[in-house]
Amino acid sequence: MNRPYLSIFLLIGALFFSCKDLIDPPQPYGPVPTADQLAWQKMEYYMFVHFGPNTFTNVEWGNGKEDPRVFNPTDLDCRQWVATAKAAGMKGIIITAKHHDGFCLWPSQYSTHTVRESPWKDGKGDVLKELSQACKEGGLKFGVYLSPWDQNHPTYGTLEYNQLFANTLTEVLTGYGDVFEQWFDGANGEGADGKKQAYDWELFHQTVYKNQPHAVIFSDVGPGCRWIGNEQGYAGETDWSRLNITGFEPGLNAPPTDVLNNGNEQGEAWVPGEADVSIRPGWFYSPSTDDKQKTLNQLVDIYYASVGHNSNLLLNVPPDRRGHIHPNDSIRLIEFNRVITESFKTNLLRGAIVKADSYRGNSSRFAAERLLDGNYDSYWTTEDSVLTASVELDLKKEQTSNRLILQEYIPLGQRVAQFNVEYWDGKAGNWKLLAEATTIGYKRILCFPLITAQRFRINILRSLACPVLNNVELYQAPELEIRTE
Ligand code: FUL
Repeated sequence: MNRPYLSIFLLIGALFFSCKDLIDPPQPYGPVPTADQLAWQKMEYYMFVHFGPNTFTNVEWGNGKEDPRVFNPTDLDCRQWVATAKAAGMKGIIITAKHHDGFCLWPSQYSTHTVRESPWKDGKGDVLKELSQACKEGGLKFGVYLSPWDQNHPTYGTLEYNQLFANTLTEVLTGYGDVFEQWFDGANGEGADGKKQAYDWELFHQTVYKNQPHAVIFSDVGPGCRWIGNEQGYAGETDWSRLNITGFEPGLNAPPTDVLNNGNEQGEAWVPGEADVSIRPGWFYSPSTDDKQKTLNQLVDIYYASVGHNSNLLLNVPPDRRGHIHPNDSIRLIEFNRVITESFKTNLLRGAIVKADSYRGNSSRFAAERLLDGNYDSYWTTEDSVLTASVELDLKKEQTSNRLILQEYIPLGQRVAQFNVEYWDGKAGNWKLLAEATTIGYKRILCFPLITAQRFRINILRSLACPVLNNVELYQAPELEIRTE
């Protein structure tokens, strides 16, 4: 080729390749997570700790009249809680800094019902200080539960109380380092003199954001994340991370339970679910529940119904009267973590061949290979007009499996409303249905009976905008008696 022709040829080639790279990614669909909500969602699973006077009195709800001297752990060891949480695979701990009895686990200047009034460490102790330090040392995130309902404080039920509660929040949120989640209980009962309080949620939220701008605020309606509508740890089979929040409030004015469980397909705000549940029958410790832990199967089932259904799992483990996590609880947690770790040890899709029936602009940036590259920020997607599509996976040889993980790239919103998975039946010479489900979201784990097959097909059957998926994994988990899709 002579020189002028060669230059023109190279120029056309360069233009062609640069045009290919110019193919735009899809626009976000609907509301999307903030960077803090995304980091929170990636935590997936963390510990709830209910601790306070109720730990010593065998009640779930103290009435604020209990003698603060009942609070007296004989050997409080927050490092043991952190070590247990880590051994359980958890990424953080949220503690009941103040429950409905109003008792403060730190020496609050705004209350006379606190650790300071207890005999523990001669009134010089501070549980929040010990736990926040232990979390920091152990690399776990620290979060706080504060109940606006306060049956002890004399100002509860008066105009003064909202500001008092905001001051109490400020004290906690400025005294113990970073707080990843602020947990607001919507319960709104009567105070010491029988009066109820109209909560100033606007003030409470502003107080959190002013002092902990990165905290995710939990309540029945977010704004950071939402209660999943039950205390059994079960997110809906359909779980949208979007929610309509206008006109709703935590507590009595919350959206209906099924909406909390499923989210709203066209919800106005990004408010992903968090499923809270206790390892024991109650939230607080009682010797009567020392042998009443959830079974291993129940915990694994809860994991698939929460993390596996696009929701985070907040598992409560109540420390005992020494201030230790009881061995029966920690043994169960470690067994549970062993099963989960074992279940997701070897991804059978490593090295698989993957093809999509369509991908955006025929650009390798959006091709099906992006599903297997292990990079969170790369994804397979289609043209805007393509709302149904299939991805075929070839393992190169027959393998036995029973779990499939799918993830949507939620920084661009949640889109998929219905999909199914098929496997190729070589003997019959056709595709057979393996599992079907509705939403995917940040993470969907499909559980199905053991199947030996070489080829699988994921069919996106309904999507609100072009599908955007960034990950798929296939495993053989130990067989337990859990529900399958
Ligand atoms: C509820 C409370 O009333 C329970 O005592 C517990 O703290 C649970 C997590 O939230 O609303």
